[in-house]
Amino acid sequence: MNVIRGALEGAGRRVGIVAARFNEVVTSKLVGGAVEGLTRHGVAPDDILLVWVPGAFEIPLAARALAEGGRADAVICLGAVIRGDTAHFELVAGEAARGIADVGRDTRVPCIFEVLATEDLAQAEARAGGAHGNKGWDAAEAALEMAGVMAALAEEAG
Ligand code: INI
Repeated sequence: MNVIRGALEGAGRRVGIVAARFNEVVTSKLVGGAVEGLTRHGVAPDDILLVWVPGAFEIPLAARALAEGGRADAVICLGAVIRGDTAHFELVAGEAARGIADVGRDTRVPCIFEVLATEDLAQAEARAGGAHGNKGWDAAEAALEMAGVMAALAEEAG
């Protein structure tokens, strides 16, 4: 049996991060967790490109530009959509999820979805360095794993 499994090895990997400014009190912590996760796994700071966008709705557009521009082996998408803040919670969260998924599938550059969708600020903060850990760190590991998977698949295909 042949098995492909992406290693959590960051040396030489270029990673884009697209982060929403909306709810920045949360997303800045997600960014911190992602950067820490990437560098702890060997990604050079110069190989990380952080792009801020206004809100989660704008994440897919910037993620696509990064992915299509060949600047990244993986793109980490970070946002926080909080139900209490808006009547169009579902629209913003849903479009972000769908758009980010489309970018990954269309470009074959892994796009990691870590747009929190929570009922309130406390739930979001719990996932951004609180009781539930830091989802930015998890996103960093998912990005490196998928970058490894896609590189191995490309190599296998010849
Ligand atoms: N953007 C978010 O990232 N989180 C939210 O909770 C949010 N709310 O509540 O509205 C939000 N709205 C802004 C949206 O993402 C766009 O930036 C805006 O609609 C302009 O296109």
